[in-house]
Amino acid sequence: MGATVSEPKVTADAEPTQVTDGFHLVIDALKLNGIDTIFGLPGIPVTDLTRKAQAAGMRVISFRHEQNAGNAAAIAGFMTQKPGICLTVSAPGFLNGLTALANATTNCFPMILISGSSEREIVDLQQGDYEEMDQLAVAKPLCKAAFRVLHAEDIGVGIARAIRAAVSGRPGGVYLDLPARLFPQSVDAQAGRNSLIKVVDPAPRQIPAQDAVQRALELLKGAKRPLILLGKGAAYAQADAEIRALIERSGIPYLPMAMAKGILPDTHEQSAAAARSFVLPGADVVMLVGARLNWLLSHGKGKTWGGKNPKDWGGQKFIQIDISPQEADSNVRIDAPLVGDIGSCVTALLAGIGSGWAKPPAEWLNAIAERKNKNLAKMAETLAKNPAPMNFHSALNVVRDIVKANPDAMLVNEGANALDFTRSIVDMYQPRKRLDVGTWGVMGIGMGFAVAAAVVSGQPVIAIEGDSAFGFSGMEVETICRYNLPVCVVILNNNGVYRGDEVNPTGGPDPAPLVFVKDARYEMLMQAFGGVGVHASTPAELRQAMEEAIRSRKPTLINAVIDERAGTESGRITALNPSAKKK
Ligand code: FYN
Ligand code: ADP
Repeated sequence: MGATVSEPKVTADAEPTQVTDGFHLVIDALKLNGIDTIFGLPGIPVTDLTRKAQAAGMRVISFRHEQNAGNAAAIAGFMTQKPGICLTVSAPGFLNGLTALANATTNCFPMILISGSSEREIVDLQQGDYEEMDQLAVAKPLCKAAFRVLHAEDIGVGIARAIRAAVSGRPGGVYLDLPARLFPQSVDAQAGRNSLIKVVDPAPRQIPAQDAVQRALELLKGAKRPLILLGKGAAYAQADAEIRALIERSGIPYLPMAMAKGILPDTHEQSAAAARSFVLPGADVVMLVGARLNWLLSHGKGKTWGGKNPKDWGGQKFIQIDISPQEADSNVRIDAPLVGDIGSCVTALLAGIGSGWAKPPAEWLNAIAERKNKNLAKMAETLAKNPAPMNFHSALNVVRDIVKANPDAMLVNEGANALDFTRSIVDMYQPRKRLDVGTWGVMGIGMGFAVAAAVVSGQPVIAIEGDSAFGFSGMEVETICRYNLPVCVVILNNNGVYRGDEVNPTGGPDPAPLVFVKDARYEMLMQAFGGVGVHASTPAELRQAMEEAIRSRKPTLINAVIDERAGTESGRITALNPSAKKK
């Protein structure tokens, strides 16, 4: 690996020696570890770092707000199993990136937030430096690990530790604090090169114990109504063929969590997605594969699982495959924890299943099929309608067709109703194509994810956005245009948060808190930066615009105007609002 070096220095005896510096060592350490992209926002003290990184052949994607750069880094980590890098300035820039770092950690996405920081001695004595903040202390509780490098000779170790911490075991976010003074420090080039570390096997396989595999197999074998639940950990693991083989050879129905859609095509006959509320309470043995029993799964208990009261156990036995040994029993008893990486665990299960495994009882499979087909028929009926004005269903019916015709395309999705309807209407056909709000249900991931999805995959990106959700990262349409990315943003615009027809009950001049400017022309935002903006108020217009966007690969924003009365409060999670009536 040839290290980048700064200009040779002339020493007292006029012998030129090759020196390098902190800037170059950071770049060389990243490149040495196969990291070729930085998502960030330049400014003091990292401006030169972005220039030098680009000059050294790295892809530097500059954003308009650090949170979006951070979200881009996080999802790049999910897509590639390499830590996504987000680079920010000190205090406020760091804090803007920190939300994304915390979100990445919550979602088990590997990323490294690298922030420049101010002078240590001034910060530590609180003497009032430019952008003064003890960033390391602030970051620590919000990420998996946090490190600071003070000497250029330690950059190699700092980056190696950050990479290992981000991707080994349960992946997560890592903070790396690089004070301004580190960057210009000179080091002999050879010594600098020697200080770098190419991390060997940063995410080692974790082989499950054989008795744990046996325990899981026995539980599965005895099941009358087994179910496999695939989570985004299963998507992250890139064990697609093994997971598919396990499902098909065992004949067990499966339910994908939102970002696990597409590990097997959603049209797979064993998918029980359209019978969710039937299979969860109905199953007797549930095998979780890279999915946590958190709020998205009603904590494994209560009515969703057939319990009589909100906290009652539904009677299921659980097998849980997870790389984190602490995950089991977090909400309900796990009868068969299987600790290891998903590829190794599933391979071990496959060996145990062999070829003579009995399929689950026909009674269970038929009951699921009946429920599923009823829901699919109901959905087909709803999708066939063409109401005026357009609604979520008629607009998403178009998106469903476009994704089916372009299964390589990436799909980014955020909002409340825009999220929930897209999840159940738009089938996915390939793994890791659906990127969404994740564990926190966070708004604001949209354009950051879309940029990274395009940069990392090179495929067209379709971003289905609620009009409210889009607002959190909308300025990045400039970034999309600047890098000429094949991103097609579709805003399902109903004039407000959840819906747009609320009024101020006092009759006063202020609008209701949840409504936006009516008939806003979001498409003009894209036009302002040279992209294509389209106003679509019918499914036919939407279809034409999306087809053209995919064909041309031009940055496109489609303002898909839907009925402002369409939408319920918080979509399908209305019940989480303390005072809202259940609808
Ligand atoms: C699913 N369904 C389908 C299909 N897929 N019907 C027909 N065809 C297809 N392809 C059915 C499924 O069986 C359910 O019906 C229903 O559609 C909804 O399915 P979903 O979305 O899988 O299930 P549900 O109950 O919404 O799942 C719970 C959840 C989910 C918590 C996992 O809501 C979720 O991921 N929410 C994230 C919300 C969020 O983060 N929001 C952002 C913040 S909003 P039944 O079986 O009849 O129930 C801030 O305000
Ligand atoms: P979902 O929201 O889709 O249900 P979660 O984010 O709750 O998924 O769960 C993902 C789980 O997957 C986490 O508990 C994490 O520890 C686990 N995980 C991530 N990567 C791997 C891997 N390679 N092998 C095993 N488990 C993994």
